Amino acid sequence: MAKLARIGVSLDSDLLEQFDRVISRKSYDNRSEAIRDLIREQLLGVQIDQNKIVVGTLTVVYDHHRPNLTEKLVEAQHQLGDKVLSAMHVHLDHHNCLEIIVIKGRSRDLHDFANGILSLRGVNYGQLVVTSAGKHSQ
Ligand code: NI
Repeated sequence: MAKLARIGVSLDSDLLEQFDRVISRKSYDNRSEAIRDLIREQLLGVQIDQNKIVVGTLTVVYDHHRPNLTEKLVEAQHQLGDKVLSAMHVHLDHHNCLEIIVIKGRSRDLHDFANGILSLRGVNYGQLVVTSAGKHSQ
């Protein structure tokens, strides 16, 4: 485990009160973990901006009766190749399928892939969530 460093932060008491209210709603036990998560979120934002390797989950709900749509979704995943780590398919009802695709690669490639899929007709809902690929991502 990495060595711990302690820091002191001075801030407006109003700001601290608001922060404490927010983190208590989010069920944090203490401020330290909440602040660590804020820092991680900032660092992830930098990784995304700098087009580093990140991991994403693309969740889509689509109408599988739409002509050629299933083929287009499969084709897009084949084009991304080994950047697709896994995919899960759920038949929600007679018309709708849910697919969760786990992808890893440069943030721009993942966003391009997601935008390509989300803009297809018949893909009715969808969202890309990008997160850190871990300590050794570059
Ligand atoms: Ni299905």
